Amino acid sequence: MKNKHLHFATRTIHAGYDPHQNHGALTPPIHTSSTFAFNTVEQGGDAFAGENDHYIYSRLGTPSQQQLEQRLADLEGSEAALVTASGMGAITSAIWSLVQAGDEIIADKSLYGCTFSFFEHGLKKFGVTVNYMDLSKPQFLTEHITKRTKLVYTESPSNPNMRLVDIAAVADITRQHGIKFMVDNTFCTPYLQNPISLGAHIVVHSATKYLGGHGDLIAGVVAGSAEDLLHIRQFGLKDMTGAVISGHDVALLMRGLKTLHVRMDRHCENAQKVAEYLNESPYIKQVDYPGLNGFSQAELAKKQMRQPGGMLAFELQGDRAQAAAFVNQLQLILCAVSLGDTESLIQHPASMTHSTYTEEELIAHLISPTLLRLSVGLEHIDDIIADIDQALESVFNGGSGNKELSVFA
Ligand code: 7XF
Repeated sequence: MKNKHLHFATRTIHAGYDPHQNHGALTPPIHTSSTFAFNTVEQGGDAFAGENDHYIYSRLGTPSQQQLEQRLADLEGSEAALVTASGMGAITSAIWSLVQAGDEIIADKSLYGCTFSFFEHGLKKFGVTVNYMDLSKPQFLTEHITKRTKLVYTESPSNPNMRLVDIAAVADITRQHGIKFMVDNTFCTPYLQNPISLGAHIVVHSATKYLGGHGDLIAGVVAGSAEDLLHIRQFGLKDMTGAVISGHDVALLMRGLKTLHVRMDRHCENAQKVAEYLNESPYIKQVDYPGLNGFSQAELAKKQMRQPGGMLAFELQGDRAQAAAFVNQLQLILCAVSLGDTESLIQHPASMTHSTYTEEELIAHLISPTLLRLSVGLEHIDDIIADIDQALESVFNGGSGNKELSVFA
């Protein structure tokens, strides 16, 4: 099926899977087989040599995995895609394939905690140096590039503080220098942003988040050129990480994707309202949300994101103890890591997702120790705001809170 003329909403439901090739089944079959039988030794040998497309062993792919990968490549606008057992499986499989001892990576200052930990405590042990810079100022990138630089890496928006990087500007510079540029597109999903169409070489995702959408799976995605993806699959995934997704998670992810556009529209709508509410509150010091007019990178957000997303970061007036008291007082919004689920989830990065950073590293990497991160869910907006309101009143005015907002009350 050629999909170029079809809208995103249609492709997220149909791309990569033809029911008529599968007994008319609308839902793709789940392939759980670990191995695939050959008719002859010669056929098996040719499969291993890459001279036919017979399935071999599920660490190298299955029919259902391939359908999902075609759908994801279609949505990201890439030649190829690879699904993995986790977002970290995607990031590590891709990066192990692209670098070797002596190479350098330039990464943006703010990164998800385990990505930072992989760079600091993983790659560095094997002789790969990671240098951090503020990639929101791409005009300074060139001066950080050396002849050893192999890769530039960023999230946009970044986890947890919602800083954006001008993807097209960084892509231009990396192309001039023959360096790969990898973007973690988890917060946006391909519905809101397509880094490859902006010039990036490789996109990674934690599919655990919005792509799956229901908090019931762990998975990751790598998207990029067919050549890069073949290398990442056959070397990074097959030999280095073995981070292979299970057939059951392929099916859950395929199901989640079918409603991605509908969920994202509502996540964005709800997040915009929550951000505006927080922005008006006397108890809030700062709100970082790309949809606010006062957002420091509002113009860039409009340039590269179709909508501002479902994630926001904010700081209360007050100290870390008050921030914790606020979270503890929430009734409906759950205190949990992860994001992009139907439930609204709030967490304190310095204690949780970014606890891999020391106190000094948090400051150096622009992550305030009092920052809270909210993944705005799909509950009714009035209930979400009422919950925030009662928790703020309780912390700042000694209110008794509103237990009626708890579904367990
Ligand atoms: O291996 P995972 O599927 O959990 O994905 C890793 C990952 C990669 N990139 C970004 C931007 C991520 O946010 C994540 C996972 N982040 C969760 C969070 O920030 O809440 C993990 C919970 S500790």
